[in-house]
Formats: sequence, structure tokens, C-alpha cells
Amino acid sequence: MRLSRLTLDRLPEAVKKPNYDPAQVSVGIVHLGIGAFHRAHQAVFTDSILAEDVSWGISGVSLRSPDTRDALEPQDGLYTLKIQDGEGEQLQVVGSVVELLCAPEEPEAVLRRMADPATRIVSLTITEKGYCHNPATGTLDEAHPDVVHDLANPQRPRSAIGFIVEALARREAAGIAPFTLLCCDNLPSNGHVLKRVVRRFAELRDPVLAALADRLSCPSTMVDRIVPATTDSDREGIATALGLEDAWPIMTEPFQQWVIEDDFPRGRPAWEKAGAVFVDDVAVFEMMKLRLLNGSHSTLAYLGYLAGAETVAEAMALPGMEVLIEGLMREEATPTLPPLPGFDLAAYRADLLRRFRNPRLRHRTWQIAMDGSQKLPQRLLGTVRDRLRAGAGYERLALGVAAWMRYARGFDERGREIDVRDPHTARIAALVQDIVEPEQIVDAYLTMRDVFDADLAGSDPFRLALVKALTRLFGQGSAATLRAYA
Ligand code: CS2
Repeated sequence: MRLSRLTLDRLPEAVKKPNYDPAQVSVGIVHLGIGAFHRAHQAVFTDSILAEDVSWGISGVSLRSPDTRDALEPQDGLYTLKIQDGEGEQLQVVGSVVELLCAPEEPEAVLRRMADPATRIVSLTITEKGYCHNPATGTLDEAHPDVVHDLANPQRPRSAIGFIVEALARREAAGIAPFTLLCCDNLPSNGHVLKRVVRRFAELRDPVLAALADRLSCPSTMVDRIVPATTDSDREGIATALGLEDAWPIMTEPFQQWVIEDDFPRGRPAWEKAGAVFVDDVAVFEMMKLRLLNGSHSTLAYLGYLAGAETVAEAMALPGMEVLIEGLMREEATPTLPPLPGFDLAAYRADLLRRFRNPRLRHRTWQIAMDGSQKLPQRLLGTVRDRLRAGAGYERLALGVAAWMRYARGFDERGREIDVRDPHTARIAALVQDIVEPEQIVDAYLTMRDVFDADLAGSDPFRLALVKALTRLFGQGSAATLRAYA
């Protein structure tokens, strides 16, 4: 038997259930990119407030595969969240996702939902590459195949940006005020990045639409919760615990954080009642999270993978790793952050180390290693740039970047092929796969101007630091390089 509205009352006592009737919930939010992260984060905050206002249900849209819709539709959108760490676990069934759509199969239904007057917020978790932007500059990549496609076929878009602009055009034509656009991806000033790419795309479509985009509210947010991909063994465990099948449960940690700029002209859920924090300016929080959490995560992922660690917890246990990550955060990244009055950064860092050690989450280094070309600029390279300007050291950051260079080249330390997932896998392979000299490898990577801006690419000290780190990685391997920090 399957989890659904009909079987909700069969759930064991200990499982937390919706404290409202999911059948009464109507759509107020369209979410683009209904992956695991959204379902462990924004959907859970929303679930907590639906008892007070059932008009904020979520229509979850996949921009690529039908998998999530196919898994959740037979379950009326219900799914299980398993929250776990070394101290225990809690199961919760979430009911805030009340509709599932697969954009490539039903683009018209998606556009209709986005243009519906009841839709007041369109939120996004489409990952870094979903913004079709140049990661080094944050501007629209006008040559991106999806951008080219959507400009040629504005009524049948493929990208999130294409959907947003077409939906806004339809609302405008029908005299319906625009929705608030809520970016929930790990990008610096994510609301600004989103607005910039939407505005530029709108301008390329029609100058009248650009004026519309200018008036959009795009609050920035900082989102945080660690959510490893679900495995078949997770599914089996959930089926046993529930006594019901759930085709796509979500695994996560107890920690959750959401900092949001309060700019919602068409209203918003009272997410603060679920623990979200509303502030005037999110930029500092976002920078702190990107540089401390995500910068460490990527470093752990590349060095860990190369040293044979399958998960983040295993990578943390490698001799030297924790010292390296702690030093990267405290000595190299923290001094680059603007002041955060009243915020205890030392406690934040200690908490991150504890979260990375979570023995119950099997967060694969390979998962975090994905899309490095899109992630490195805001996670590690911006920090390096600030350190360079300050005349300060960045040896650990450079080691993280060099580990990406070794990883993305496509072979592990035993010469076996790595399944590198990145929009630029082929381009990187063409650049560096035939070269073996660390110096030449570094130079080839530094030609990627969408990753390394002219400042970084032209810096001799940075180049030398990369060559030194990459030489160590090729000469001794990742585990021995790490051990030197122990
Ligand atoms: C991770 C993030 O996959 C990755 O690149 O660094 O998804 C990370 O787990 C989240 O940002 C935590 O909030």
C-alpha cells in the first residue's frame, strides 16, 4: 500500500503528520525545480503554516524529468522527510506540495498556473546552472542554448527564465499583478542575479517586457539544509518504518536555516512562525554561508573523492581533513566577511564541522562535486580574490581549487575514469585531458574566463599557488597531501 491522503490515518503514531487537511489546500506558490532540496526546506517551512492559511499550497514543477511527478502524483504529493543525526531520528509526512507538473510534457499547464491570479510567489531551486548565466560575472549567457531556444520560441520555453518572462507577459496582458520571484539557490545576492538575467532576457524579447521586469520584487534569500540524494535503501527503510510505500522520501539533518528579505508586495506565508528570519539585506548571510559552508563542502568533496572517501563524513575522518577545513574557514574565509553584528561566527563554524561529521547522512562527495565550474566562483574564488587584494594567504583555498582541477580532468588517482557531471565536462576534457604537467594544466584551466575572471587568471601568485597544490596532488596524492595538515 502506498502513502496517500487515503492512507494518512494508517501512519504510526510517532510519525508527524500534516496538522491541516491537505485536501483543503490550494495553490499560492509555483515552485520551479521540485527536487530534494526544496522538499526538505521551503516545502517544510510552508507545511508548518498551512494550518493557519491553506491558500499557500505549492505547485511543484520539474523543468526536466518527469520522475518527481511520477513518484508523487499517486501519493497526492505527500512524502516522508527523515530527519537524522547521531542523536536520533524523526519522521514527518509533508503535505504542502499539492500539485506536480513536468514542464517539458505540459508547458501550457505550467504557464497557466504561473499566470493564475492565485499564484503570488514563484520560487526557484534550479541549481546554479539553471540561471543560464556566466558564473564569473553573474550576467545572462546570451549564447546559452536554452536562452537561444526560448527567445526563438517564447510561448514554448525550456528554461526557468523563459517560463518566468512568458508568465509575466501573460499576467500583464490579463491585468494581473506580477508574482514575487523568490530565488532559493546558492548564489551570492541570488535575488539580484535572478532579476538581472530575467531583465536581460525580457529586454532581448521585447523592451516593454524589460520595463515590467524592472518592477519585479526579487528578494534575496539564504537557504541552508544538507540533503543527500535518496537511495533505494532509504526507500526500503522508510517503507518498513511507515508500513506504507513512499516512492520518494527525503533524507535530511535537523539543522535548517532560511534568511529572507521581506519584499513580497503580493503577500507571503508567515514563514517566520516556522523559524525563517526576515532581514533587510541578506547579502552578508549568503556570503557567510557560501564561503564557509559551501566552500568547505566543495573542498571536502574534491579532496575526499580523490582520497577514496565516498561520503562527507568519511572525508571528514581522513587524517588532516578537519584541520584543513577548520583552518580554511577560520583563517582564510572568515576575514573576508563583512561584519555580522551579534552573530557568533565561531559557533557557526563549530556547528558546520559537527554537521559535516553527521554519521547518519550518507552525503556523497560525488554529489557535491557536480557542477564545479558553476560553483567554484562564489564558493572559493571570490574568497581567493579578496585574500589576494588584502595581501593575505589562501593556501587551503588554492588546494580546494587544485583538487577540482584534478577531479574534473576526469581520472582518479588510480587512473580510473570519474563520472564528472558538469555542463562543461567535454570542454574541460578537451582543455586538459591530454596534458600531464601541473603547470600546463593550471594554465589551460585559467583560460576559462567564465570561471576565472581576468583578475584571477592574470595573477601570478594565484597561478603559482595552484601549480604548487596541483603538483602535490599529482605527486603524493590527496590523502598524503591532507596528512601534512594533521
Ligand atoms: C552542497 C549543497 O551539493 C552541494 O554543492 O554544497 O547542496 C549544500 O549541501 C547545501 O547548500 C546546504 O545548505
